[in-house]
Amino acid sequence: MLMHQTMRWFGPNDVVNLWDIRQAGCAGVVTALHHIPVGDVWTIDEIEKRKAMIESAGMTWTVIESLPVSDDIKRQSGNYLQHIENYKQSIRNVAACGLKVITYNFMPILDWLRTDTQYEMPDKSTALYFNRADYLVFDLFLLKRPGAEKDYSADELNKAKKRNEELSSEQKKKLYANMMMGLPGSDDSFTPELVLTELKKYEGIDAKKLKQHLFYFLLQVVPVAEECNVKMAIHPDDPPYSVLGLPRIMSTENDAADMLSAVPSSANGFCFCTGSFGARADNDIPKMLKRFGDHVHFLHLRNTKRDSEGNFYEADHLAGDTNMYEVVTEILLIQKRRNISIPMRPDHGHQMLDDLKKKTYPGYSAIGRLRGLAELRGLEYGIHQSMIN
Ligand code: DNO
Repeated sequence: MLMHQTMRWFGPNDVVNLWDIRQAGCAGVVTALHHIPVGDVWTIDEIEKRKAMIESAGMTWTVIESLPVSDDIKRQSGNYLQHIENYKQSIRNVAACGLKVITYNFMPILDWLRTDTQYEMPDKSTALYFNRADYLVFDLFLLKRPGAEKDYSADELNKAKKRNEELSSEQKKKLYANMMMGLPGSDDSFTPELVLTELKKYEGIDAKKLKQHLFYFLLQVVPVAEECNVKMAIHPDDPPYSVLGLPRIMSTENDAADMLSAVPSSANGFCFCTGSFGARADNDIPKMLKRFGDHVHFLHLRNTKRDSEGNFYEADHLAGDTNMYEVVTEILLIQKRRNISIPMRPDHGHQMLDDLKKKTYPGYSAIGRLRGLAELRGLEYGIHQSMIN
């Protein structure tokens, strides 16, 4: 049994269209109803419309990425109880339309975070990059988050100070814009004041509390998912540690294990992102896959290359610090044991060839992902053949 190959599609406005995805060899698409405000119910009508679009290009809507969880739910503030009820209704509605996997994350305010979305590789393609010193410059000197210096070592603070002097105002403007890209619906209009106001709303919520909020949410929605035969798939934190003083709670093997013991159910599982978990040296990706294999409902296959300063860039899918041969071997064993084909997508890809002239969602160019998918597909096919022979 081979993985079910998909790519992410951002909807009708995506410059990468459904036929591009089909031509990459995908059987399925991963997408979301981005126009529905976070916290509202996804109606059957809207889901069916999107599903029909995908099916008209000969593919299936395999995974929802994402059915977003509101910050109210994450903080247990404001309308969170209503939002949870709405979430349950959305689960019922997507199930009624035949969808089976829902991805979400529990990262406060920000989703992914990078300091550079056009980091040049030796072959002149570009990658997403996280530079620790630049991140500190953003936090300390651009955002000027009160008390930020307490989060860093003296050595790091010195490096950040030096880096701040080196960067031109143009570079700082770019850095600021890059850091804002992980904010939902973000653009440059997120002033530092606005970001600080959002951060303040998490005051008093530490990792322990945020975990309790995650478990509370899951205790409510997982029984509904079970009833509807839908799988919940949490995406890990990216990068996998606290940022801007915000707690992050799905960063390590222990975090993953905590979630499963708080809400033990096969409907409670992971969008296992090898790139996000892999940005930490203490996450052993093949080992985690082995341990959590029964709860892996969706796979993001991506690789990162770390250095000792805490920087990392997104490497070619088969290069980087994670051994993709071991990862794919482990996945094939899981699939065999569970007798299923797990949906996967090549996560991100370099901006390369003709795509260098295009403006796509950071990481979501057609050709870079096509390259990643083709390499992963070949790797899987080869390992699979050697297993059955
Ligand atoms: C970034 C993605 C994330 C992911 C969400 C899931 O490229 O992996 O934005 O979709 O965290 O909710």
